[in-house]
Amino acid sequence: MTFPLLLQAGRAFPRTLGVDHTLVVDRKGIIRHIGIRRPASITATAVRIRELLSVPPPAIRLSNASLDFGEDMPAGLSRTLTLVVYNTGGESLTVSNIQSDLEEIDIITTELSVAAGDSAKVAITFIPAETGPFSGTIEIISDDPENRSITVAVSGAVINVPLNPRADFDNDGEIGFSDFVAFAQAFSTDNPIFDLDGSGTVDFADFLEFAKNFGKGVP
Ligand SMILES: [Ca+2]
Ligand SMILES: [Ca+2]
Repeated sequence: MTFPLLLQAGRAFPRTLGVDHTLVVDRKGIIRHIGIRRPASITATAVRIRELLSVPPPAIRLSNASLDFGEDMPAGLSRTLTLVVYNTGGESLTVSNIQSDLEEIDIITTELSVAAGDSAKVAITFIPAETGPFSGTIEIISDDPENRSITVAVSGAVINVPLNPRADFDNDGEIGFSDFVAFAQAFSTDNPIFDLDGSGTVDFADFLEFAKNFGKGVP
């Protein structure tokens, strides 16, 4: 039995069925009622159909119409934003795909189910491939009958992190492997030359600062 047929049945249930049993199936194809061919049962079937028809379909709402990754994304470092998918409908919402036209966008969860009145978080990660501004969209495909496809605008810009010339510890004009070896030997000490953030210890934060500058030449 198809949904349009059920809609018809909801308006005027046929009194002269040619079969012995009547099935009521919801929008997702699940059998919700089995009736027999007796007037009382047919009335009960009609009541069940009207109940099912009164449940609103799934309705998708999003926390953001757009996702702004910021104008200061450091090259080489990814950034993750959260998109919340709400279901304001009466039946459970099925998201069958979440995709982007940007290759740098990574979405781990691309299929999800959201109960009526509930919500689910989706992590959207941008992994920079080159510097400069970027824009694109994320498309969410669901079974909301009025919004099978919703798009979210994505924008931001990737910048080159300013060079820290102090990371060229051996002053050979390049922040390279020899500097890394020197840094590694000074790790965990209080040597101020290698304590790039001035915290008093040569630690992991200094390594991150060093890593951002690795491979760059010093003017
Ligand atoms: Ca060097
Ligand atoms: Ca430090």
